[in-house]
Amino acid sequence: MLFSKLIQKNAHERGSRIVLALDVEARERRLLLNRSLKILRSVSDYICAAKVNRQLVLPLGLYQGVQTLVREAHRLQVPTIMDAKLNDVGHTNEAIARHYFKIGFDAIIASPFVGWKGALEPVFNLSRGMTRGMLLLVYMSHEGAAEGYGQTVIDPSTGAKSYQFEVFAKKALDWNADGIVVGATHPERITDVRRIVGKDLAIYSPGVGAQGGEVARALSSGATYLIIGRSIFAARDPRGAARETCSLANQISPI
Ligand code: OMP
Repeated sequence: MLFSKLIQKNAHERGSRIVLALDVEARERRLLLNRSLKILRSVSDYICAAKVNRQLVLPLGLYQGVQTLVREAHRLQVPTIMDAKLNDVGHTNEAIARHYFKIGFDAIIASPFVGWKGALEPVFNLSRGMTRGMLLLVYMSHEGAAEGYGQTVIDPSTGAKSYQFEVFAKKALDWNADGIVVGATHPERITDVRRIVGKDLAIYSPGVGAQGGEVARALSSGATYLIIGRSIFAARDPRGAARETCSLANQISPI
């Protein structure tokens, strides 16, 4: 099943738009794996997917480390996203993505700054061949995001001016991405991007809670899914925090 359909189905079945960012930290490897597994199990009823970042891949290792987490997520019927933010030349991107897909990741995040030819084209081809998803960064959640994603750019063939994120949103459609990432801390950018991509492309929005973004503003601006880490996994009661966020999201935008 296409990743976009897989996550949509799961979101409907669980009644949740939350993608858990599993950026857990711990002093040593065994503790880190156990803590990550515990959180994943405790919140799995209230999330539609789990996202892993290099905070886990580096200390745990991929094979036998993160792979254990991905298997557990699948046992719990939670799709998994690797936050690789791929940003290199094609053969390197492809080799990296192949490792992540090999251990079972259902989708991967890439940066569109590197472009298509000789950079992201091979990864999109790989993901299509393996029926995995490609998510593209369109406007990040941090303060300095405007320095790159908010630049004014000039189309070399027409001379027309636009913002970098507008170009990326259009590329996501041209490249047939399965979703795009736009920060919840910039709700006005979510609105802009939603206008460009139409209603069908999923917008994944990180930055709710710990970074200052708000569930209600992100969803009412057009976000489809909320990527949430610290305000769930670092809460005293992660399951309770996930349940509350989930029900708040459903009040704003029922799924
Ligand atoms: P919290 O701030 O703890 O909720 O975590 C947010 C998660 O989303 C982290 O895993 C970040 O790496 C990720 N993220 C952003 O915070 N901002 C972005 O613009 C993009 C991402 C991402 O690609 O997931």
